[in-house]
Amino acid sequence: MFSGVWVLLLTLSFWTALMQGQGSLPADQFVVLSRDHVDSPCVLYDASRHPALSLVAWQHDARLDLPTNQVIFVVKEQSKLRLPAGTPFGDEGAPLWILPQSQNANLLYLGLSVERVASGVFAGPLTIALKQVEGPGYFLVWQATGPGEYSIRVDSRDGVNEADGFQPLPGAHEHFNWGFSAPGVYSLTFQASGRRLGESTNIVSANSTFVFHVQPLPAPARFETWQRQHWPPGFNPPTTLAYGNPDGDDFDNWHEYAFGLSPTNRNPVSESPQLSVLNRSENPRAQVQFWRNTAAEDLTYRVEKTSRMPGGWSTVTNLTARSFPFVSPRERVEIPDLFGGLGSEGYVRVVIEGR
Ligand SMILES: [Ca+2]
Ligand SMILES: [Ca+2]
Repeated sequence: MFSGVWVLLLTLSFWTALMQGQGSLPADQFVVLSRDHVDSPCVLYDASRHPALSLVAWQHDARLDLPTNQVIFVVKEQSKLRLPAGTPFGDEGAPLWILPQSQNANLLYLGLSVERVASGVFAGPLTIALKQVEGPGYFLVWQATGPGEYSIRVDSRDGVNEADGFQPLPGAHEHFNWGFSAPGVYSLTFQASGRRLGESTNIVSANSTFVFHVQPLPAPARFETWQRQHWPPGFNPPTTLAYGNPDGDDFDNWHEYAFGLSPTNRNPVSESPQLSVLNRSENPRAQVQFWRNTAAEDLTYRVEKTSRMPGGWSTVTNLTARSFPFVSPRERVEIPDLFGGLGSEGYVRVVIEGR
């Protein structure tokens, strides 16, 4: 788990903050898709590559094959429905966000495609297995087969197992309803496999994790979710990593998250913990302020002080927090009168730890 320490140094005379298939996209670009026809998962087969099977999103209009680290799928809030009575998808009245099997021009229209796998290579159907679902709710894939009749292919309510997936023949192209039960970031991992003619074992693709943003996105409670709100998994290393700094400001991604900042806009250094001296001429007092991400459930924040380096750190307890609606979900933490009357020197540090 990552942790960080922001050290502030104070003396009477001065203080300072120490901080410290088509075509393909260039590696430093990704796309966010919220409408139109896209085939995903789309199975590709190339015997000269290892693994020979791969899964991509095929964006027809742009003639692009998008690997999982270059695409984010958006499920708009307008796809949210209330379930009628009598469906197998949840209680009557429960919300479900649905990307429909019949095209709606305002929503993403996802197809499952094995069209680009030639016949005569595999001994039978391929398998596209769901391997893992991470997200705030459950995930369903089904086709309506008649009035009140459904063919359910994926249902994560009972976990993910071999029943969750597809067995398409080479050349197949099908559309399904994709349902999500709650808003937030979902990471759906698929793997393709198949047995080639004349062979006795299957070949498999890599596990391929596609990210879906089911809107409206709540403030992320974990760093991993925060990463996937901003980029597809593994996009253009080290862009998404804790030490990445794609906007080139004074904050790596981990500190952008911890202070509730934006990793794609340069933040001024004044957004870092600030130490100031109040009433300098008569009864000088020290005050420290910093921003805390109130949505982050995986971080703890602690302020420590000492009168001499390098040891003797003690935890400061008289913290006050002020929230500001326009900068939610972060709040400004203040420690007024940090040292009372000042001695000759003092040191303060903000300790942020993962948990
Ligand atoms: Ca940054
Ligand atoms: Ca920034």
